[in-house]
Amino acid sequence: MVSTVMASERQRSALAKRVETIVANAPVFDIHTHLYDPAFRELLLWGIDDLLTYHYLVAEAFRQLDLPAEKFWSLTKSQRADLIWDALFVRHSPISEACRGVLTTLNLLGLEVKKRDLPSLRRWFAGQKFEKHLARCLELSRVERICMTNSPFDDLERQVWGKGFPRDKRFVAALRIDPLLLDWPRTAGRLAGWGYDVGGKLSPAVAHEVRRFLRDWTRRIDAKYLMVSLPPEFSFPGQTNGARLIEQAVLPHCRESGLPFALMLGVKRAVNPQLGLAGDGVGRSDLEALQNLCAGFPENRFLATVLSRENQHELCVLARKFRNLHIFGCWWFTNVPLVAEEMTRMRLELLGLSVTPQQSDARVLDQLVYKWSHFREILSRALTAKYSDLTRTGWEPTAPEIQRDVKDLFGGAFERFCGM
Ligand code: RAT
Ligand code: ZN
Repeated sequence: MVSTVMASERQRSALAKRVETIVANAPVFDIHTHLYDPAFRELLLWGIDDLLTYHYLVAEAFRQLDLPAEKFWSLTKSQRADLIWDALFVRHSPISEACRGVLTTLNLLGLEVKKRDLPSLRRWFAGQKFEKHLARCLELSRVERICMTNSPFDDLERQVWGKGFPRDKRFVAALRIDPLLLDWPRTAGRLAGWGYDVGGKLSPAVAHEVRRFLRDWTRRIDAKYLMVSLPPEFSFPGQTNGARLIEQAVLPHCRESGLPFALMLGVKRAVNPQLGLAGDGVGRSDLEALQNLCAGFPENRFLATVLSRENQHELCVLARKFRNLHIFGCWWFTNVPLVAEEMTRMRLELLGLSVTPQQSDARVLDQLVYKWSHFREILSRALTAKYSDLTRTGWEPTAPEIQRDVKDLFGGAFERFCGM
């Protein structure tokens, strides 16, 4: 009896090791980030000051600081980084996920964190050659390909696309269209300024011009999908400009170009505007809108992620009903170990391997290192638990089978869904 228990313990730990090694070494296609092709130069953030001023950390630092928000924003980036370092790493232990992430990154880059010496960390980063550092971060995170978030409404970004540049094959594009769907009156003015005939009320002729705009940008950036983030109260179908534009322009364009439409649901923008990018919040979404889209437009493919923990189970059930829906990522506030582990296990249990359980959402190049290292740990645990349930039935997953499964989870299933 004792020896049977020991034998099965040994088997379980051998399985855990095997899964861990496969997951740790599998290359990833990071399907949603805020990183840029190096041709965008300063838009591609990297280094210690950008790591420390990440908006996830800004939100946490504000809880410890008492200086007024205007004062904080009037400081230089390094001064803000100094304050955040002092508030979150020196005066308190950096145990939040975003703080821990900075330390994981520094540690894996080979830096000594225990000295708590910010000036020497800065000197190390100042001595790095960018191209080499990029290659190092990709190697450490095992990220092979990165999907950017590309907005034609961002003035800096639009200029770079306008001039043209040789594309770096490691970076692919996604067309982000929030202003089009959330602020039509202002966006119509901008489209008109760029030569699209969108004057007057939303009409079939205007929708036709919006489609022309989407087609032009899809081609210009070679977009792999279109995407939007929407507030919890988003509903569809509806008479809002956003709902009508989705139906009359976005979905026809996606059908015509064969691209999926990604919906990121549940963000409440500027709950506290004083915090800038760090001031957004979360709300529970009505997923009936997504259900109506999947059911009403079977010829379209939808990618979806939801920000509220309370929506996660419902989203999995929806994906069971509609094969034109692919769910992805532990997005933003859900990307903390407690929630990410729960979501990942739930998705595996309800959907098997037809999901993309994570995207990094990195805004700073170096964050790839910790975001993927932390998630690989979570995925290894979740997969080991599932495979060991199988072994108890006598079904033993082989190494090539585990590799195949992990490949699917790290971008393979996504690429197939998108027809890439
Ligand atoms: O996670 C983030 O960094 C957020 O600020 C958002 O950018 C979010 O990921 C989004 O794409 O809207
Ligand atoms: Zn994002």
